[in-house]
Amino acid sequence: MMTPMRYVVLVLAMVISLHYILSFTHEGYGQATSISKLKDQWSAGGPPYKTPVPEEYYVVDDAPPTSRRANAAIVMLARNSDLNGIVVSMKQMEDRFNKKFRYPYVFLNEEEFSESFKSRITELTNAKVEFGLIPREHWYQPDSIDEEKASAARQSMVKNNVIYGGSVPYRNMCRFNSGFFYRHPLLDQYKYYWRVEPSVTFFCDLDYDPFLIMQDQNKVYGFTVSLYEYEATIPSLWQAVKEFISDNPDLVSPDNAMAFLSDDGGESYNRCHFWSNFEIGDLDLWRSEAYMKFFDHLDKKGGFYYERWGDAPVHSIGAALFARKDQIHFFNDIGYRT
Ligand SMILES: Nc1nc2c(ncn2[C@@H]2O[C@H](COP(=O)(O)OP(=O)(O)OP(=O)(O)O)[C@@H](O)[C@H]2O)c(=O)[nH]1
Ligand SMILES: [Mg+2]
Repeated sequence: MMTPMRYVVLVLAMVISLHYILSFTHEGYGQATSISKLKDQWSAGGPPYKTPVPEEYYVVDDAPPTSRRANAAIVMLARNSDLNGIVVSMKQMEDRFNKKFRYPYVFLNEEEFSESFKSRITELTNAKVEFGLIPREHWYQPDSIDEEKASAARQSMVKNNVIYGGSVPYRNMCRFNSGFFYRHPLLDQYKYYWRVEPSVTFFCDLDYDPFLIMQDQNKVYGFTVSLYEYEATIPSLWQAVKEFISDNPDLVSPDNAMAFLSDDGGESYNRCHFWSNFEIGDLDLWRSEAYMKFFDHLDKKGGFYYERWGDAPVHSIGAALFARKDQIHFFNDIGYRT
């Protein structure tokens, strides 16, 4: 009679023999199971942002602007009164990054930029700079909003010390950034954008081209910081998101990043969002049918005015639901503060 140990040895011997026979007779099987291949797969574990940026993306000092460039622009929304902060940001961008890469700038405003604003900005860079006027219907509170209800909401937020709770312009800005900036005609020609705000600080030189990383690695949304949204600004946002998901299940990416947004499989929002005052993204994510429908759905709810929905949670939820999770990139090597 065979002991249990003998069975184990026999089965092992059969598996190993079968493995060798298959390795010799089937090339594909041999390649897929070779030790070096398996080792590569194991060592490739861990988050993708920990993989260093390959050498060829770096540009050494004094080299002329690289010939290979992405179809991209640096985008800043600003008021004329933001000039000083914008100058700080432009100097940072040029000094730390863009003097080598010369990506064009697009400035947007709901009022015409003054001549002094334009000339001060233009002299800070050799890159192309364009100034655009935002169409009225992309900026101001729509007529569909019940102003009485909106103003009662603002007053109550002021009473509760909600930051920017009383501001209509701030709400216009959040709605514009959520659903309209990517429709501005000056951005039509571009695929990628880098959003920059006034008075930002970059702690280190950025010697590689992040747009090319986005393009070559098929990323659609890049961030540097994530944090929690104030609950008081978005009480009904998640309910609206859940409605959209249940009405449009086909528009949600099968490999989405819901796990970033929710700790209970989508039942509630954990308030995590990417800090949208730094974004490097693919404009086609926002121009997609899924996101445009999503924005329309949110806009009809009126929460940009009846509450104070920010573009950061709206973009974050959009990116997490409509992109694959591996298309969201953490630029953990960009040290940034505003
Ligand atoms: N044209 C225009 N730009 C605005 C307006 N309000 C804000 N912005 C711009 O929109 C961006 C975000 O506005 P911020 O006031 O910085 O809002 P925030 O980043 O949420 O708030 P902070 O944390 O205080 O910086 C900045 O680039 C501003 O210059 C506005 O009424 N008109
Ligand atoms: Mg800001």
